[in-house]
Amino acid sequence: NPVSTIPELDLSKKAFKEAVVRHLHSTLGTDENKANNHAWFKAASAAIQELVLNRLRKTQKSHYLNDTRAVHYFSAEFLMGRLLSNNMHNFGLFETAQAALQELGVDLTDVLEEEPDMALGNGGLGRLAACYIDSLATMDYPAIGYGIHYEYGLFRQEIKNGAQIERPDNWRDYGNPWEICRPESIQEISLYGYVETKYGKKGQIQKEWHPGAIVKGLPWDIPVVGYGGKTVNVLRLWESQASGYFNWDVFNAGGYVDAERENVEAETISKVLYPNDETEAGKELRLIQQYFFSACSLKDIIRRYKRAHGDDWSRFTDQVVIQLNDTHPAIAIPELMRILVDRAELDWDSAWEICQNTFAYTNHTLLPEALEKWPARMIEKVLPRHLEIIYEINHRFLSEVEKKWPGDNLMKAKLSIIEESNEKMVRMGNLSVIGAFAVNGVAEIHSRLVKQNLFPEFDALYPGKLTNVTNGITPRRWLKACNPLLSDLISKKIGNDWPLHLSKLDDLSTLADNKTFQNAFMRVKQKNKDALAKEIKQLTGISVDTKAIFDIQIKRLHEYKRQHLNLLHILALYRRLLENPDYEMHPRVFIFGAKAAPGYALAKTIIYAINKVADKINADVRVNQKIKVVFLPNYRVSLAEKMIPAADVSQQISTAGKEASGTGNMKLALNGALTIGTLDGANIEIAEEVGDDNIFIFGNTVEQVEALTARGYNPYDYYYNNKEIKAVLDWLDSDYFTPGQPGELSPLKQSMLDGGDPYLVLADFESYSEANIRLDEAYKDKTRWAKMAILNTAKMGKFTSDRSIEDYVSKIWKLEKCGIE
Ligand code: 26R
Repeated sequence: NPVSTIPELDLSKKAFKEAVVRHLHSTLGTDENKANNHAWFKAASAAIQELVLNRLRKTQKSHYLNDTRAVHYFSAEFLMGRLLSNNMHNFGLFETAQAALQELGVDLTDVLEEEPDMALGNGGLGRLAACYIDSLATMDYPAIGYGIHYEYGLFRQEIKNGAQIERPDNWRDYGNPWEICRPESIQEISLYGYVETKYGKKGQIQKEWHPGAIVKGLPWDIPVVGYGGKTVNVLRLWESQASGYFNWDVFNAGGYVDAERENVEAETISKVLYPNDETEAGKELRLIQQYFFSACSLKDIIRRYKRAHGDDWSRFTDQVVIQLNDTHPAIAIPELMRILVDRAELDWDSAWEICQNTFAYTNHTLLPEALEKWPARMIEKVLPRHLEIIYEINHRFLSEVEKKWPGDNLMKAKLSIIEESNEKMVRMGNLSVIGAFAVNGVAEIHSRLVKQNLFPEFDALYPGKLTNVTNGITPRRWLKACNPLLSDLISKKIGNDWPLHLSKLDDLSTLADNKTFQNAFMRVKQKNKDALAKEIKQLTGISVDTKAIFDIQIKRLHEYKRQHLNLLHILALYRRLLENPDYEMHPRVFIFGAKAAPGYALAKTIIYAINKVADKINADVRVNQKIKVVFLPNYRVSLAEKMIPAADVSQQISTAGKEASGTGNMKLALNGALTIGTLDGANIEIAEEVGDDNIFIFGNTVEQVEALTARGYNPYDYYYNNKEIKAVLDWLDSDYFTPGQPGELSPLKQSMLDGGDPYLVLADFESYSEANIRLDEAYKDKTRWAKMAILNTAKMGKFTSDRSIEDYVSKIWKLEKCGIE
């Protein structure tokens, strides 16, 4: 019990039981006989929240008294998932709570299912932020997460006749037991309007922004409980509200607009999370969202700083470091400049020095369509003063460039914050590199490509600024809580401090050849597969053979992630089985989970294709003893927690150079799944840790991809030279999978032929197919597979988010731990 050292908290079963019943009566207004699972969930959460708030008060007092330096993690997304089970585990109360509820006649598992996911993020970037704030609290680092309190999180996905439809995510419909509203900390931010140039007493130029509208930010705090239940940090999420102020003269000269519309517009800001992953749409509301939470958060930070240091700015950068999670909050850079220059009346150079020592920036993608650019005209309309400041930053920066590369105008055009295209655009990546003191990629190869391909000139201009911090995942949620059977087995063998010291898992390596341990390990995997099979049956009606290989690909749907490569291979297997009923393969269930951005047509076609192929194969008695295909709808954190423990195989098959890191790859390997993957992102570092014998690597490397595209890649070469590729692609043109509707799947084939196959699916197909044969061979040897699976779990120590956080702390944040008591 990691918390047994907290003296003043009563963590007994008796105390928990009493607290739950008390909340059932006094908070929920019901009783033990009438309460349904949802009421029990609320009461149990309230009971845990009492402990949480106790530790939160102590943590905040300690941080205040010690006047600690803290990291402020700015992120437009935090994919928290469910919190009750996590908080119970972190207080060491899970078993206690289970027993207490059992005595009350309630099953904790059912109660946990009542909690809606906090799905305030799209995918990898949002979940990474959630893992990082878990590690920061666990390791007693002063930290606060800042983001947006979206009224609707990522859409709920339903599948109708094979196609994705989007439904609103009403995650707070019945209230959220964890969040605390803090009206005492409301902030106001400005939008629109114009800038007046004035002259100060000494004749100096002063700028005054006359806003067209003012919006209120109301903070909601979500406590973040560290493992061991000592430090409790907060995630502060801003909700927008109308302020009552609106400058009618400026914004809507002459026109009458009813008063309610102003409220509606203000409240629209935090209404909904944009569901685009890796494609920038350039919508004004999204820019406003970004500015809204960045500006509210900065005001909050400055208010707290001033409480301790008054108007003395000299210690600001000792106390405050702000991490920008991608460029989404990059507008904070000109916003801090505005506050320092226009409000605090610092001279430009002093302000810029503070700014440059405050911000650090993490890049999460190289895909050109995901690099944010805003039309200068749009920034001018929404944030007129910020555009001026951006121009001034750029002007001074370009004279630095001139010093380094005299007369090189091409260089200036390339490095400029402003892209001088038809429509002038502001490049948020360039702004971030210029305004930050550190820039990091998220896996070794990705950081190398950031330096070599994305920002090579910046790397020359600012040696040492660009660096790497390889991503990580919290082993508390992604092993201890989600896979209790494996956790207990591990703890029995190597003790129970591995959730805090994940490298201890390496002690399992010596057991990899031990028959008894192999059997125990694979028995756990089997039980987890049995449980997932039930879930699959319940969610889709599909029966799967639990002795089959459970092969899982879970991630956002994107061409670069190549779910369609997986699908082509499934079609190839289907054909092989039809042509030769004795085709040798271990039965395999291909399981997918993925949401497509609502406007991404081809991604939606791929989901449709997976479902149509699944319908056909699952109903085809000639093959359905050997292969099944399952698409689980509404992939999200809580579903991942059920799928990952049951995986035999982890599909990590992106085109080399495209997946910045991946984090699902780490979660699956930690739970004993073997990776079939390309040399991309963190797969490379996973391969280094587990060794080449314990992973199935295939496909073109980054260098080979570059060479292939440089000499002119032609997918037709593969189409005409490989009969299997031709046959499966042509199959998509027929109505075999879409009876009566030929051509419905043709766009998929098209994308890989006339579309140029931008992600080299055909180029990697054969190599992928061979890797699958190696995998199948390996699975047939039960002993060999068990050993490989154990070694995967054993060698994942590096990928704890605790290590990532220690890397950030030592390379970038320079924080001191600050515990309580
Ligand atoms: C601009 C906007 C539309 C947008 C672009 C990109 C919105 C969201 C994204 C998502 C990107 C930044 C993302 O999630 N990237 C993922 O980050 C993970 C955490 O670092 C990586 O593991 C993963 O490889 C990467 O795709």
